Amino acid sequence: MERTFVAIKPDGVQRGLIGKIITRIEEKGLKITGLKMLSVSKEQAEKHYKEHEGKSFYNDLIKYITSSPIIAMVVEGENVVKTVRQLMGKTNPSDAEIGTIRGDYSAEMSFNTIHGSDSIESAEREIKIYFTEEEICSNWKTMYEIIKSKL
Ligand code: IDP
Ligand code: MG
Repeated sequence: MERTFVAIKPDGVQRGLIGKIITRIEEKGLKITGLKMLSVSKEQAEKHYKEHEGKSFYNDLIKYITSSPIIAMVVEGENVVKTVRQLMGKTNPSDAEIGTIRGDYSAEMSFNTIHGSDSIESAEREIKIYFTEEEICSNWKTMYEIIKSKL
């Protein structure tokens, strides 16, 4: 099954949005198979955001993501990478549609509340930065999977 890496960023945790964001993922029907709170180390942050190294916002981005804990998740489902990106909305909250997580809960590009991998390859790379395979519980069935298995 396709997997993606999702993080509730420090602003989302600080503002008490953990429950609301997890609810959106669950209500969409996606399967959360890994979940934990952690303080991102500088090494993890630099690996995660390697593609942005050298950009004007890079240093602030590393400071921000390591500033206080995040909620890290592995989420599974059909086309889950794209589905989560749609639930998140555009990177700049002022472009993100109302009804998306960023569109509803964020007001600034630098504090845009949620991360979701942008491709299957990025997802697999990012999952490895934050989770060991033992921490991911793929071997349980969601209601949808149980229904499908009976069709
Ligand atoms: P994404 O999170 O939607 O995939 P990316 O372009 O990969 O967007 O950027 C990673 C993160 O870096 C963004 O979510 C945002 O927090 C931050 N960021 C990107 N561009 C800017 C910018 O122009 N100013 C400030 N922060 C930015
Ligand atoms: Mg990105």
